[in-house]
Amino acid sequence: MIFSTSKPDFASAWAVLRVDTTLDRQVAEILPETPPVWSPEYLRKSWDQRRQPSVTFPWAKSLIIMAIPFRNLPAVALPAIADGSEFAGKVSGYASRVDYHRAAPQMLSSLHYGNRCEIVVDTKPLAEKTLATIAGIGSIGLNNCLLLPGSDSGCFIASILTDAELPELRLPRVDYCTKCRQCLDNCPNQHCNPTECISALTMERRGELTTEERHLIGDWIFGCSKCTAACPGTQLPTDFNLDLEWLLMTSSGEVARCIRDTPLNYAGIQLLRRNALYVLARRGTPRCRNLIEQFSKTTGSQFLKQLSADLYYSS
Ligand code: B12
Ligand code: SF4
Ligand code: SF4
Repeated sequence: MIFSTSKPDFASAWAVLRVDTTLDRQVAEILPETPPVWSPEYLRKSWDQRRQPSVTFPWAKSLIIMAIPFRNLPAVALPAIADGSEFAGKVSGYASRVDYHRAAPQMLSSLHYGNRCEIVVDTKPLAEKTLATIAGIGSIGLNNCLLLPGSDSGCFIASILTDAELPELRLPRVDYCTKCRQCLDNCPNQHCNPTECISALTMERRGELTTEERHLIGDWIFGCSKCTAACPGTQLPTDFNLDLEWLLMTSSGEVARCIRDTPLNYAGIQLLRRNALYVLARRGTPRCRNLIEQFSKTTGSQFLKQLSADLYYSS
């Protein structure tokens, strides 16, 4: 067995937890018994599993948990367009990097801690933020995110579950949130409420959005970084604008090829195009309406064809 006690260079913080009933108790003290009302299906289904890591992963003895800055991920070139352009669709800056769900397993694959090791980046039922606070890596800010020392919330969380009995390494639990409330003030929906979060609406909510939800997403077609960027110590990759003419008029195969390695891939082309149509319809200029009409003639998706026709006549 290879066992290294040093933090890998790409991580900004790390800790080691024993996976046992003590940890289960600590997680269950923080996570409520039932999932929050806004929870999507996948969270509801796995809620009990998230509250009991030692039951969910009976083979695991230790959990190495780390925070990795988004800015440490490799950049990906995407067809961007200038701010203020009629065809600009706003994208959260972390989507200009390789998708962390894909990149982290590669980054962590050189680290071995036992016969059995599983790398988790939101890919298994683990309450990642809760475990990170228990380990003392950071604290939860008013923006609901994990904050590292210096009020830095520009990171994602990655873990390794292992059957090796490693010595526990917890850091002192400190509150890194300054309570400056910049996150709440900068949130386009004003209160960092997950039900109205642009990130959830643009990436997870399928089907049509309500009129109010379309208004809430504004210019965003993927994610949102306002509340994380607001933290005084955060350095995130810069938000950018995807060219909506490219997104709507390029073949699906070519778009799929371009977004394949980025977080845009888990929203998928259909959702990105749906969001693009809402952004264009809200702008409602002749060029935007013309693009909606052109798209409605070329798309092979019945859902998007109907939506673009509806939006063309109502915008
Ligand atoms: C569902 C989900 C979402 C939902 C809901 C977010 C939310 N508020 O929980 C939506 C789609 C909105 C979302 C958006 C984003 N997400 Co998200 N998401 C998740 C997911 C899959 C589950 C989170 C969950 O279970 N929430 C339910 C709540 C009840 O539980 P919890 O989050 O574990 O933590 C709460 C408790 O633990 C408690 N808590 C923790 N410690 C303590 C201590 C004390 C003393 C107390 C009182 C409470 C307390 O407070 C927390 C907040 O309520 C996690 C991955 C995972 N497996 O955990 C990623 C995750 C939370 N998301 C992540 C990211 C990066 C984002 C975005 C920044 C992406 C973007 N740029 O658009 C935004 C940020 C929006 C925001 N302000 O939260 C990262 C967070 C990194 C970080 N620094 O915190 C995670 C951890 C994925 C990862 N592996 O890195 N996300
Ligand atoms: S991601 Fe955007 S919409 Fe969601 S809580 Fe943060 S600032 Fe608000
Ligand atoms: S912006 Fe201020 S209040 Fe909000 S989480 Fe960051 S440090 Fe806390």
